[in-house]
Amino acid sequence: MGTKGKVIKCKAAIAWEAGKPLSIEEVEVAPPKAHEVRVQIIAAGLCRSDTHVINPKFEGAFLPVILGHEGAGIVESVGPGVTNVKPGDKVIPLYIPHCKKCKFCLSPLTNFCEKFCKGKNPLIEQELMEDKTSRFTCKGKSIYHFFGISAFSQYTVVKDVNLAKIDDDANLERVCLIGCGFSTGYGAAINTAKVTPGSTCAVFGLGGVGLSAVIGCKTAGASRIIAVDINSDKFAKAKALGATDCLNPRELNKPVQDVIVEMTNGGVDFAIDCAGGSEVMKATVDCTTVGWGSCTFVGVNVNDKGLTISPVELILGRTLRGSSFGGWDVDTVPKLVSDYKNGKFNLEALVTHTLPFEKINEALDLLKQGKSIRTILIY
Ligand code: COD
Ligand code: ZN
Repeated sequence: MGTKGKVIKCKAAIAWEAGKPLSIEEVEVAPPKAHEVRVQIIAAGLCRSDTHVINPKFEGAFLPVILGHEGAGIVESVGPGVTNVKPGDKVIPLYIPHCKKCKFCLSPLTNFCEKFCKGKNPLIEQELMEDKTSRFTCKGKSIYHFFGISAFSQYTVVKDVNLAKIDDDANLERVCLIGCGFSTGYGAAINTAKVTPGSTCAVFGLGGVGLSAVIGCKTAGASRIIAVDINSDKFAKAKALGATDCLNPRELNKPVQDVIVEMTNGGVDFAIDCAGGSEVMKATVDCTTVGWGSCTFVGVNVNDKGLTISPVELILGRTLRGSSFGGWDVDTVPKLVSDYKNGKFNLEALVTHTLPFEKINEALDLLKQGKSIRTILIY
């Protein structure tokens, strides 16, 4: 008497409206259709990007929605045509799919897939399943999926192309962070910036993503890692993970980029923006050295206009790159999970709180108040 082929009733956190707390409700999760998989979520992290979508200033949100894009779970059942996973497999759902057929998937230059981002808003195409319907119903209303994942539900339905199958002995309460925060920051340093041994680096924003970028810079052998945040409470952890210097722009009497340029004899080799917003973007560019300064952008602020840049800053030899999910995909994430098991990097350091899933609003408050790096929600 399994659940295969039947509607599952379970708890999910629903964002009915922007600016309101999430509401824990009973939802109905329909069985997976062709090339879909129903996953029981075991643990999930809360990333700042989840909060962007329910910010009243955010344009382009699909509501009501079940958020969450940093989870790990176990396959409950699969729809017709699914060959990459089977019931009982441990999986991490990824918000960047990998169809293995499109021009992006076939290129080594990107981790994108045409199913991820057809328009300007990467949320489009992933708010519903391929047949343009949702598998979630609550109080008779259809509820949108989020980023193709919707981890804030005890059960969710995900396309097969969004699933990374991971080791059977993976610790889901930690490797859920590989679903976004860790991979995004670590990969921005390792895969996008390609930080080199002996180099100097600056990382802006020391949340789960920025601290993971610090881990990436350290792993790559950087000799100096300057960590920047407007919240000095983040510095102890940044230092423990490899930052050599910490700067709070609000405690300096000149722009942080000027201080970094002075500290590094003309600017760092690599700068990574893990905070977002035009001010941080400008500091990211201005703190790098002329000649070869490499700038990697990860953060987006709601309604931010971005950067205005003079051609001279580029002609002087700087390069600017953006990074999504650190360049990883469903084929490379399983290796990250094994690397974690083999002690290559530390996910414990990112976990500041653990809460039962029902207390998700407490987790949101902790993140907004700058008190948490990652809260792990246990389902
Ligand atoms: N200067 C320096 N630090 C700052 C500044 C500033 N002006 N403003 C904020 N910060 C610090 C905050 O104090 C905080 O410590 C840190 O930046 C941000 O950390 P968190 O914990 O709030 O956020 P993360 O690490 O979970 O996420 C950061 C992102 C930059 C990835 C996120 O906010 C974002 O921009 N997401 C949009 C991009 C996106 O959607 N990516 C895909 C999924 S993540
Ligand atoms: Zn995220």
